[in-house]
Amino acid sequence: MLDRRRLLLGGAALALSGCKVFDSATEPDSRLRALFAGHESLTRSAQRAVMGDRLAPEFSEADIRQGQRPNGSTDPDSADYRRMAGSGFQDYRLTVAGLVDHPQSLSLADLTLLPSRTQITRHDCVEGWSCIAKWQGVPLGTVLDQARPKLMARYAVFHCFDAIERSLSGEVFYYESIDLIDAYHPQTILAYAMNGAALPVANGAPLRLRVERQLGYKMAKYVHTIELTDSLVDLGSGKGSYWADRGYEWYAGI
Ligand SMILES: Nc1nc2c(c(=O)[nH]1)N[C@H]1C(S)=C(S)[C@@H](COP(=O)(O)O)O[C@H]1N2
Ligand SMILES: [Mo]
Repeated sequence: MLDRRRLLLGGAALALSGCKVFDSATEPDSRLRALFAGHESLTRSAQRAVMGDRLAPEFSEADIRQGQRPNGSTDPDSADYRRMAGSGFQDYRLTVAGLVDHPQSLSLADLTLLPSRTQITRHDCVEGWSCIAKWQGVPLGTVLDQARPKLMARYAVFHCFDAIERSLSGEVFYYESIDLIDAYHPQTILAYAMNGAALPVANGAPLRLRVERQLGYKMAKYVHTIELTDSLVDLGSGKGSYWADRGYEWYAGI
């Protein structure tokens, strides 16, 4: 999996991005990463021990130096998604289901009526670039509270509109998950606006997750369903995320 990244770091992609290279525990030969290697729950408990409930750094408008670089899927091509995008996402519904007492079906209008949070944060992609952008959305905890998670719920799983992979055996739609501690973190929001405008299709319209203390691949774009579960074994190959199933860490702490 690191090959994908080495390839990009070596190529022109980075030079074109306009986004800054960062140096952190995500670098393959970082000593911190080596320390954490082996068992990934160690990464999670180590970060929690160091970070506690701390907030990720927030920035000022002056720190926004370029647009958010679109990465991964940037233009979902399913007929359903295309139709929705064509009518300004008026028919969009966010489903909240699984281990909840009150399943929800929320339109964008419903979501924008809830109290919102705005934050200027740095997005770090595992490929080695970062971008600072302003995100506005509804705290995920607010939406989950409306759905009333059952006591045994442990994870929020995000199901997305984009087929990230196609093969003879079928399509794989992007999926991610976080635990309920991160789901209720104050900076964890379902964003519908970016840099003062409606979220562009390239960055996950109409709704994408921001979970600011983790790497970019955790921030599921094009979310249509949030499913609360007590286990991740039945999702994909069982590691809880499209990229975790392909060798990256599930808890991608920065
Ligand atoms: N649905 C979906 N979400 C996704 C991806 C994707 O391909 N599909 N790519 C991830 C990766 S690797 C990154 S770095 C960010 C990119 O977000 P951006 O396009 O707004 O920069 O989205 C993440 N979320
Ligand atoms: Mo990424």
